[in-house]
Amino acid sequence: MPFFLIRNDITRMHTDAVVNAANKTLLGGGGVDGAIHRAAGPKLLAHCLTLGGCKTGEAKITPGFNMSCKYIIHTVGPIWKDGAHGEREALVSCYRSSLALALENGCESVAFPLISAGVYGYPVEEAIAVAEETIRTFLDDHDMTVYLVLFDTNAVSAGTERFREIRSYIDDAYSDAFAETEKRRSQRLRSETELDFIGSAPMANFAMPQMAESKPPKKQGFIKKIKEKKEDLSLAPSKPEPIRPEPMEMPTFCDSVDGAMSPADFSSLEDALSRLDESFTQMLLRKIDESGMTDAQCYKKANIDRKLFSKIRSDIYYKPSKSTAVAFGVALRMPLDELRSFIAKAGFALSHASKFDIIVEYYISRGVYDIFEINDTLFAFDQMLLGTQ
Ligand code: AR6
Repeated sequence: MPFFLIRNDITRMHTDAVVNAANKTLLGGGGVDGAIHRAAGPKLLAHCLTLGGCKTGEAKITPGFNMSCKYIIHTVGPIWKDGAHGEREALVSCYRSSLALALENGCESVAFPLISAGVYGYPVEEAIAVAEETIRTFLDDHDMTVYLVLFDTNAVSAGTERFREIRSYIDDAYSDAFAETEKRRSQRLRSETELDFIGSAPMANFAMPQMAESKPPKKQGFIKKIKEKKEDLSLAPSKPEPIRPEPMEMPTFCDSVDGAMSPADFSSLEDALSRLDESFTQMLLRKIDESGMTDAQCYKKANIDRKLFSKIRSDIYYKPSKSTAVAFGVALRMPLDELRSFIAKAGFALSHASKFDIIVEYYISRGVYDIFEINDTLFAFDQMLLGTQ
């Protein structure tokens, strides 16, 4: 079920449970621990005094007190030595025991900090990898939304070596989009110039026949005007226009599965409305059937929660968000063209004017359909993530 990376202060998370990176005494400290104790208030410490501490890799639960979560789950991460002293196993165990406690207490959502990656010195990138892997394995079998809250680390950020290739792909796509916009802009200006020329003389004749009779327009004047315009085009400092998204690819009648219908085939609006194309929901359900996946396998792969999937399933005209629509397309391993027509049914398009779209395109065109890998990149580039938000 859904898993998201998020940048936030964990004390601001509105999840059922918030996990604390505590120490063995459970009596507070610095980092996340200090922030959570401050936010929860003194009753938390009083409660913790009754718990008798906690071993490394284990977890204990308390109420949330003044925090907006129902529970705080305290876990004790390993202190990093060199990686050869069972650090990884202990860290995996922290995530597992915390998730098990969340499950036992009926939590539907949990927020984790990056356990051990602060004072305890676990290398940040490895700590993220352990967290992601352990949480994802758990979510394969459980319905829960889990957030990994990255507060002050730049480990997952666009500037790192890991994202070098995609950075240059985005740059190329942007410059292509910019060149295309510029081309269209100069074509537009050119045709406006031509229209001025073609349009002015007859207009003068029609609108003001007396003037046309007495003073025929001077050809030279027009030529000068064109020349000026041409000079405008070449000499004007080329002020870059903001890149605008491509016109939306809306579903057309011809997209229908069973053959081409054109608006002319319908006798009336009522007739047309009675023969709407396959909707987003209908196509989604058909594609799930064709893929051989169960509904649950599909929505889990799509990082979508069960409740949202039921809503979509029960409403053939459901309009999903773009992140939901694309997530299903990715889960169903749709090639780019098919994904475009699929999301168009929900009113969306992919363009080179948006980083989100370019990143999705980058992965799909390489046959990479791992939503979590795509989401890591989207997160690094500060884009919305795929799945239920
Ligand atoms: N929200 C989210 N993440 C945070 C926050 C916050 N408010 N504050 C820090 N982080 P740490 P540890 C990040 O040191 O390594 C305490 O003194 C931080 O950037 O809190 O498990 C305990 O009492 C880092 O990425 O926990 C223990 O003695 C991550 O949370 C000891 O520190 C964990 O950093 C535990 O050390």
